[in-house]
Amino acid sequence: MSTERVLVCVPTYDEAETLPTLLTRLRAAVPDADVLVIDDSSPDGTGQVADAWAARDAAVQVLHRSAKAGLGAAYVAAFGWGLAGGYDVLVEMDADGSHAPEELPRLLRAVAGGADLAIGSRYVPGGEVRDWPTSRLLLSRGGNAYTRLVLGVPVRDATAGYRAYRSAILKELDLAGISSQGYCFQVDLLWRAVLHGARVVEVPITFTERQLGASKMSSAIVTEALWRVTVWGIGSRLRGLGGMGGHDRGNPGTTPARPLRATARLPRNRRTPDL
Ligand SMILES: Nc1nc2c(ncn2[C@@H]2O[C@H](COP(=O)(O)OP(=O)(O)O)[C@@H](O)[C@H]2O)c(=O)[nH]1
Ligand SMILES: [Mg+2]
Repeated sequence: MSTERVLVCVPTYDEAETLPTLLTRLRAAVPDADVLVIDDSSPDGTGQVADAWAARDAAVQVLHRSAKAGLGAAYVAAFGWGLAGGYDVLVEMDADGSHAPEELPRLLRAVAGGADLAIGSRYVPGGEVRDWPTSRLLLSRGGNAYTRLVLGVPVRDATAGYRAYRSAILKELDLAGISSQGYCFQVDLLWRAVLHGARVVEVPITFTERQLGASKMSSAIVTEALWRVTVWGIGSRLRGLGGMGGHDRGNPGTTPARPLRATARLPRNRRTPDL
């Protein structure tokens, strides 16, 4: 196993029921990784659950935020914390068990193997979604199709929330300039990374809908993603930087530092026996 320092960032809002199981699985699956829970003052006491865990496990720490400010803001704060702490790899993972910690070693191996960003992908061969209603699956597939069409991002699962970033690429991406609040934060960061020539690898994962607690997905989150992606696409068109449907270079505030690279996909059979 590598000696790189890994920080797994887990944003929480009302996840008191799901967090203990997630932390148990995570600490078993990647015992050398540290964990940062980013809690937005959850009314259900998730912050206290996380604090109690952190009190008896030095690998787990908690970032308390004063109010619910969305997934994007939580991750921007977490990444700032992790970069300041000198971590080599920063991971995004939901608290509800949808992202199996047991699959994280494969994402980390992709980064160790040269990827700047490894995406746990539901929509490459070998990837899978379990227990989602058709309406939610259609929303996700539709959002990805629209993103590919408008931005030309060469990734099958651009909205995925299970990712491992090499810290060096995050430092290039002007995190402070990100205003995406909801789940379109994932598209925002991916596009910034692609524009900077990041090497993106999609690793097939099995996404399983939560068994406990409630989703925070809302129409406001969908609306924000739609308008932001549309604005970014129009912006790139107006700049004449490749146009929609191709590889764009027009993300606001970013300039490509390196030529775009093709993404790669790891076959599922790269799974190792310990998984
Ligand atoms: N800190 C923080 N976490 C959030 C916020 N919104 C969602 N989350 C967390 O983000 C993760 C994904 O959210 P979830 O409700 O499972 O969305 P879904 O899987 O898309 O239905 C979960 O761990 C949530 O607790 C937020 O505003 N602040
Ligand atoms: Mg979820």
